[in-house]
Amino acid sequence: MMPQRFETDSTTTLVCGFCSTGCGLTAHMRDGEAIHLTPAAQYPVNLGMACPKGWESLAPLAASDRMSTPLVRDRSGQLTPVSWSKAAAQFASVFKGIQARWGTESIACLSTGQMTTEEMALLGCLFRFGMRGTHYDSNTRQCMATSHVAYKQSFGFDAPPFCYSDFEQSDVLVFVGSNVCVAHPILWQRVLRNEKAPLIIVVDPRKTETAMNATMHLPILPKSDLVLLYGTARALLARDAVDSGFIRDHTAGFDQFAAFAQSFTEEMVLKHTGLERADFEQFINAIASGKRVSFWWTMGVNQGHESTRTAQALINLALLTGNIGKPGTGANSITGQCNAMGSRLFANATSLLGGRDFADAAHRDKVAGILGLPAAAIPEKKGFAYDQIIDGIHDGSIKGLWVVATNSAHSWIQQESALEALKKLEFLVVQDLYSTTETAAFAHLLLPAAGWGEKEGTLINSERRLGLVKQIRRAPGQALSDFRIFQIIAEAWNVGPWRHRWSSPEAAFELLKELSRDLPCDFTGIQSYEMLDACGGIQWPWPDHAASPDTSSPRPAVERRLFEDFNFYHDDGRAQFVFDNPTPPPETPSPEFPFILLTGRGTSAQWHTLTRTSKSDMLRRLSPDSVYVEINPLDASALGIQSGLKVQLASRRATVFATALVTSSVQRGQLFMPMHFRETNQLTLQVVDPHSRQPSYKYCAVQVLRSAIREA
Ligand SMILES: Nc1nc2c(c(=O)[nH]1)N[C@H]1C(S)=C(S)[C@@H](COP(=O)(O)OP(=O)(O)OC[C@H]3O[C@@H](n4cnc5c(=O)[nH]c(N)nc54)[C@H](O)[C@@H]3O)O[C@H]1N2
Ligand SMILES: Nc1nc2c(c(=O)[nH]1)N[C@H]1C(S)=C(S)[C@@H](COP(=O)(O)OP(=O)(O)OC[C@H]3O[C@@H](n4cnc5c(=O)[nH]c(N)nc54)[C@H](O)[C@@H]3O)O[C@H]1N2
Ligand code: SF4
Ligand SMILES: [Mo]
Repeated sequence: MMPQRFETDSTTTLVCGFCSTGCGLTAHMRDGEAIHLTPAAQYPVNLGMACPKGWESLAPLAASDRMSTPLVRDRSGQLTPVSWSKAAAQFASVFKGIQARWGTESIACLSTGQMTTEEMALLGCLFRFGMRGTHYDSNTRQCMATSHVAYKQSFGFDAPPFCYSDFEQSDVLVFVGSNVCVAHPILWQRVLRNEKAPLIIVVDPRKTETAMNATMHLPILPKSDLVLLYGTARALLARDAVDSGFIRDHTAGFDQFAAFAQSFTEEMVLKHTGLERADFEQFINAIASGKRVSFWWTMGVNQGHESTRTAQALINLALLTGNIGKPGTGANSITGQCNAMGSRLFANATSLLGGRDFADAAHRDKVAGILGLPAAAIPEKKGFAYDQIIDGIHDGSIKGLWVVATNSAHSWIQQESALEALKKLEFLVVQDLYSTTETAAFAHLLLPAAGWGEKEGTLINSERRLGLVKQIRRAPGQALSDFRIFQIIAEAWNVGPWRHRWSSPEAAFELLKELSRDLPCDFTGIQSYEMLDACGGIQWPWPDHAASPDTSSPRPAVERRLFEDFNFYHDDGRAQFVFDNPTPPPETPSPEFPFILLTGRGTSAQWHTLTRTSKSDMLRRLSPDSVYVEINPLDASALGIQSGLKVQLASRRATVFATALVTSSVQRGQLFMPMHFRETNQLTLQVVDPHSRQPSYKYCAVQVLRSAIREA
C-alpha cells in the first residue's frame, strides 16, 4: 500500500539514495506513482542542483532483472520462485540448523550503508539480539570505519563536525584523497559558491578532475600522506603558526605530539612524498596564513594500511591551528553512501546502538530498557570485522552468511578469496533488488527487496542531516521493503515480543530517538517525519530541550556545525592528539610487479558495482562501457602501449585485461583503475588498517604488458 499522505500530492520531496551528499529530489507524481524527478530547489543541501544519478534514480527501479518473488536454488542450480512464508521458514530452519551443528557463532551477516536507518537498526537488533549472531559487519567497513575510529579516539565520539556552508566560508580548503568533482559533484558546486576566491589544495597522487580545478595540486607518492602531514605539523610548529591558546585550553597530548613531529624534517617529507620543495613550502604557507582553513578527506585517506593515523594526522593539523568549531574550518571526513552515517550510529555492528559500547553493562541495560529486551540478550562483545568474516568462512568457523544490500563478490578486496569463501558456505542468503548481481550468483536463497523510492525511512548525510525517503513507486511483484523482510524473518525465527516495538519505520524512528537521548547525536527534538520534511532535513544534534518552548513549531537553524563551544566529547572535554610512526605498505613494487595500482571512482554516472546505474540508458551513455586502466605517457611509450589498446595486467593474485587510457593524470610508475568493473578487485591485496580494519584498496603492486591476445 502506498502511504496515504503522499498519494494525492502532485509533487513531493525526498532525499536521494545514492551518495552521502543527501540531495533533495522532487518527485512528480501521477496516479500515486512518480513519473519524473527534478532537483529540489528549496532543499538546503543541493539548492536546486543534482548530479546525473539523482536525476536518473527511477530507472534502476524499472529494470527487467528486478526480483519479484523470493527464489530458492535447487540442486541443479536453477532458481525457483517460492512464497514469502516458505522462504522465511527455510531461512529460519537452515540458519538454526547450522547454529545447532556448529555453534551460535557459525552464522554471519554483511549489511550496508544503503538502507534506511530504521532498517539497519532493526537488522542489527534482529541479527545480534534475536538470532544471536555474533559476527555482523557491513560495507561501511570498506568505506567509513577509519573515520569512525579516528573521530572516536580524537574527539570522544564519531562526530564529523562540519556543515556544507563550511565549503562556502573557508578561505583555504585542503582536500586529501578526495575526488569531489566526481564522487560528490554537488558538494563541489557548494565549493564553487565560495565568494572568497579560496585557495583550493588537492593532495592526491593523481591529477584528478578536482586537482585540475584546484588552485594547487600536491601529487604525492601513494601512501606518503602520513609523512607529509607530520612534516606539515613540524613546519607549522617551527614557524609558531599554531593556536597556542586553543591547544592549551581544549586539547590533550600536545607536548608528546610536538616532540614526536620533530623528526619529520623537510628533507624527509620531500624524500617520501616526491614533492618539490617549493610546493611543500607553499602548502605550509597556505595553512599558516589562512584565517579559515578546512581539511577534507575521503577514500584516499580512509583506504590505507595506516589510514586511522592518517585521518588523525589531519585532525591534529586542525587542532594545532585552532581550525575547528568556526565557520569555514574543521577536520572533515566526507562520507560515501547515502546512509553511511546512519550505519556508523545505528547498525549495531561494531558499536552498540547509538555509538555505545557492548562491553559496558550500563550501556547494555539502557538499550535493553528502551527496546524491551532482557539485558542478557545483548552480547558483551563485538564480532568479527568484514575481513575476519571472510577469513572465518575460509577456516570453517563460519558456515552461513546473510548478505543485505551489498555486492561482496565484486566490491570486496582480493576478489578470488571472497569468491572462494562464498562457494564454501553451507547457506548464503542474498537480499537485493536484483537476482543478477555477482553475489546473487552464489546464493542458496534470494530475498527480493524494495529499493529506494519504494519505501519510507530516514538517511543521515555527511553533515549529520537526517532526511526523509518516501515511497513514490510500488515495488514489483512480491518484493518488500527491507524493513518488512526483517519483520517477517523476526516472526519466523520467533525472536520474542520485543519485535512488536518495531511495528513500522515511524515506530522504529521513535526508538532511535530514545536510543540517541543524551548522547552527542541526540535527535529527540525531531518530533516526526513531517517535521523532517518541513525543515528540509535536520542535523543531529537536535535534543528536545533545544526546541524553543515559546514557538509552536520550533525549528533548528538550517546549518549547524559542532564544537562551537570547543567542548569535545572526551570526559575532560578535550580533543586528543593521536599519532604513530609511519610504516611502509605491505606490498611494494618489485622488478616483476613494478607499478602501484590506484583504484577509485571513475565517473559521476557510475555507482560502485553498477547494479543500479547500469540500468539507466542515460547513465550508461555517460559511462565507459568496459574496464580501462590509466597509464602515464612515458610508461606507455616504454611499453609500446597506446590508448585503446588491450593490455594485460597482473598482480600476485590474478591476471586481467583492460583497455589502456594513456594520460598524464597518473604519475610514472602508477596506474589507475575504476572500481566499477570487477577486474579491479581481482588484482588487489587484502591488507587492512590495524585500528579500523578498513581495507587498503588503493595500493598494490602490478605489472602491465601489451596484450598479444584479445580478451574473449
Ligand atoms: N559517482 C560516484 N560517486 C560516488 C560513489 C560512486 O561509486 N560513484 N561512491 C560513494 C562512496 S561509497 C564513497 S566512499 C565516495 C568516495 O569518494 P572519493 O574518496 O573521493 O573517491 P575515490 O575515487 O575512491 O578516491 C579518492 C582519491 O583518492 C586518491 N588516492 C589514492 N591513493 C591515495 C593516497 O595514498 N593518498 C592520497 N592523498 N590520495 C590517494 C585517488 O587517486 C582518488 O582520486 O564516493 C561516493 N560517491
Ligand atoms: N578497488 C576498490 N574497491 C572498492 C572501493 C574502492 O575505492 N576501490 N571502494 C569501496 C567502498 S568505499 C564501498 S562503499 C564499497 C561498495 O560496495 P558494494 O556495497 O558492494 O556496492 P554496491 O554496488 O553499492 O552494492 C549495493 C548492493 O545493494 C543493492 N541494493 C541497493 N539498494 C538496496 C536496498 O534498498 N535494499 C537491498 N536489499 N538491496 C539494495 C544493489 O542492487 C547492490 O547489489 O566498495 C568498496 N570497494
Ligand atoms: S550528488 Fe549524490 S545525493 Fe546528490 S543527486 Fe548526485 S548521487 Fe544523489
Ligand atoms: Mo564508500
